[in-house]
Amino acid sequence: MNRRSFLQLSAAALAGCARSPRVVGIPAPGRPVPSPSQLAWQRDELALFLHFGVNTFTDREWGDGREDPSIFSPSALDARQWARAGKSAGARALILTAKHHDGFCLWPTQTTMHSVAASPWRGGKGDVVREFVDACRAEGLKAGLYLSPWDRNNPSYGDSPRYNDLYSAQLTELLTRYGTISEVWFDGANGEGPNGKRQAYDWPHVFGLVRRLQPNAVMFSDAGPDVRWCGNEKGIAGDPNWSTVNPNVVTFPGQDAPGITEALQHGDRQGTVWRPAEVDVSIRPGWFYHPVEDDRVRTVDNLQELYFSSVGRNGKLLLNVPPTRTGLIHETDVARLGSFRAGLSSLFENDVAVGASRKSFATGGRTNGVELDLGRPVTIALARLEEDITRGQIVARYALYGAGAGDWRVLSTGSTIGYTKLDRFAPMTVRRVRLAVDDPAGVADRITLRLYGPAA
Ligand code: FUL
Repeated sequence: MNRRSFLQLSAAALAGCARSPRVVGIPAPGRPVPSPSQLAWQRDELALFLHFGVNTFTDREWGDGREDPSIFSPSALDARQWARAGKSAGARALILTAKHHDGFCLWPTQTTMHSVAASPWRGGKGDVVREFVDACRAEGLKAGLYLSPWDRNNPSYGDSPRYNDLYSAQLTELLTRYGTISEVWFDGANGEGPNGKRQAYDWPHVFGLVRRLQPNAVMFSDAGPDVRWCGNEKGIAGDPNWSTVNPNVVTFPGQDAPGITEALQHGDRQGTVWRPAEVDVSIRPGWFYHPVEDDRVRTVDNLQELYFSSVGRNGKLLLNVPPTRTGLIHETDVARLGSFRAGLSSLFENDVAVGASRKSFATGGRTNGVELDLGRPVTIALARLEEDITRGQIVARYALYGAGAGDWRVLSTGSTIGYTKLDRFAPMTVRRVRLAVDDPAGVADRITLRLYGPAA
């Protein structure tokens, strides 16, 4: 169906709404729904990503694994400062790179000498993962860990069974020593080993291990199994963005083939598995801290745009804020995070739809909807639509209308809604608002509609 025919259909629905307020169906049985962990993950909306390690000290993005551990010497590391910064941004979780591609481990692992134990930091007795997890707990945040599959330091990399054992041992340490871990992040960057040898990962084993050791953790990767990469690192979820996928399209992290990016971006309306999109993006050009980028930190407006293009498109935002060589998040980034949240809070402070009277309508065709009467003229410029995803994701096309003294006018049209869809439009003074959904199943009844005025 093209946009024109949809609008015609919506108009027909609106014409018929006064005489037939009824629900026309229920969602098909067997529709995928989120697990409790996936639901909690999505409702958190924002997590902070912390890229920290030897690259912080070499000023590189990808270490080659030959870094001397003695370069790791943050002078004033304070994980509580990271957690407080995350909290000020409204993040509910933090995810730390326990090991990046360079293979340097931020915890004193038994699996390799290439770790903080070989560094001068805290006299070789330090454990960044411990301090990170403790700080998250102290600030009431969830803690997640990134463990790079690609390891450019370990000699066993590329010797597949040996490295798989080592990787499992590292995961086991991380998932048994530090209490509850809310998310485990598997990067899709997994390049060549020494002499061009490629590592054949045992993903089923890895996923099974995490499930066994931390049953409530969500696992992120291109191939989930719980949450999927959104397909880019620009902070932009797909439109449409289905939280359901066909699990046979992207089957392992780092898979590269025609159609993969689109599958990650958009999900699949007919998908049989619930695997919502996580949108990872950095507050700076790089993932790791580089002094030269101190004046290239994203602006508050830009961060707000990221929120709209991620959370506002049924995604979860994972915003990277890399600690500096002192082991603290830079003051510019800290200030931006606080202002970002303050801006969002003021934008969403006053939901003018609260207390509105609500009635549903349907035609005999494919459209159903809800109408709100706000009881007074109000100027609106922003709508937040929310499907009840505990019952799955259904909406594929919708239109929002407003009426003040005169005729109905289109405020916005869209495709998927899911957990949240944010629509901005030219300010209009309305008394009534209608949401028309192109679906036979009476789903509009279960959509929460929040309305806000223009930014102050
Ligand atoms: C990529 C990595 O190669 C980058 O260094 C970074 O960790 C990013 C989140 O994922 O694949």
